[in-house]
Amino acid sequence: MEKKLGATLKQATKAIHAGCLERPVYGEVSVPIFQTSTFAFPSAEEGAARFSGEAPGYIYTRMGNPTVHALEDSLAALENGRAGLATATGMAAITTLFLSLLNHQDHLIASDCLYGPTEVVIESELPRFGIETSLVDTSKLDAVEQAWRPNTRLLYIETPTNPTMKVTSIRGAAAIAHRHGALLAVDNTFASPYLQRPLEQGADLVVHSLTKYVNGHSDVVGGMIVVNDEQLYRKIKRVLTLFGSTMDPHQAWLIHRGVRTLPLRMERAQENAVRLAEFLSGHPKVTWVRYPGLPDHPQHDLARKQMDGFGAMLCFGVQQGLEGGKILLNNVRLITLAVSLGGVESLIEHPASMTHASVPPAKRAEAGILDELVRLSVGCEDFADLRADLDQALNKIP
Ligand code: LCS
Repeated sequence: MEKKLGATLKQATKAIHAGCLERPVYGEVSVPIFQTSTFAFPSAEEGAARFSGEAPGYIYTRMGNPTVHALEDSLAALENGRAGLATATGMAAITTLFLSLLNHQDHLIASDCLYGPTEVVIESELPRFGIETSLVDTSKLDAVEQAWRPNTRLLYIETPTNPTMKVTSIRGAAAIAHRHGALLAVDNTFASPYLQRPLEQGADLVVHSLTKYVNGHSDVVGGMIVVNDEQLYRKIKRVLTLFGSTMDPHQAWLIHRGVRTLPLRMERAQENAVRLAEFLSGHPKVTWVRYPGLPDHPQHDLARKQMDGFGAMLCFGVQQGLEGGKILLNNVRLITLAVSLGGVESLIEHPASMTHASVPPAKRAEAGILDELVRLSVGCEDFADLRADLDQALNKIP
């Protein structure tokens, strides 16, 4: 649980250098893929000592693997936390976090706008275990305070939210949670640790879908939890290992390869996103644009304070609502019609019928996920090509 890389190093340096083997085998520069399910013990005594925790060393890949460990160290360094716990997917990180921290009759408060399946877990699955849940607009801290109950143990936020791009004050949310002796967890997928580090702003836990910006190439799924506190780490490690939603070494190696270019990709995608948000705002077929970098975003000033940049996700409405949106999605040529986000290629989708279709329509409406809302994950292509593609597809709307 020691921080392995100085907290003073900048993010671009950490992305490239954090997360190495404790003992390189041949002086290799890239961390090797330890594609092994189990690790031989030099003696019966050593095997017993590893199991009892008296001796360090690997035992079995579900319990720990050097390649996976290197990625955990890398994310911990980028989030400026003490330790990472890699999971099979982003959803595995989220469900492991809930299963580790919530007991029967505990209460959870979460943002009312979340990635669809996260919301379904909170609304439909956690109650099966006797866990009480409330979804509130966490961008309004008063609403969080009002929803608080004596048995509230965890406040869970996404900021910016998927897909509405609402921003919640991490410091404000942490202050409320801590005043009540509870924990704050932040899904940092949309910003990535390059642009936002919730642990530095008071959060107790960070979760990620590494599938997105951290990996960045739309070719692997994965998740991560990052914490600062040793007790929390042990609690989650136990549940993760027992329930078994751990990461595979090959998956870890691929994601670690992506991490190294996270700052470069994020800079480029963000630059495109700022320019596209401005272009879309002035387009006659576009009715509104939500991007934290635009001065008309309701939490623009907050985003400026708590993020190092506004990211590369945006959403917008088009003339003729849902019908106009379908015309746009069916006519883009360069931009890919697909869910997921955070890859080098730009992706466009319709949340109400795709990523958030599992959320009941009334809940979607409450959360501001309008039928007309189109979500764009801006990639690293040339800006002029992206603009031209959107322009020709938007102009097909009569
Ligand atoms: N958290 C956020 C904010 C997400 O956007 C996603 C996936 C997850 C967690 C879950 O991660 P996974 O298990 O997929 O690695 N978001 C997706 C999306 O918006 N489109 O497709 C997946």
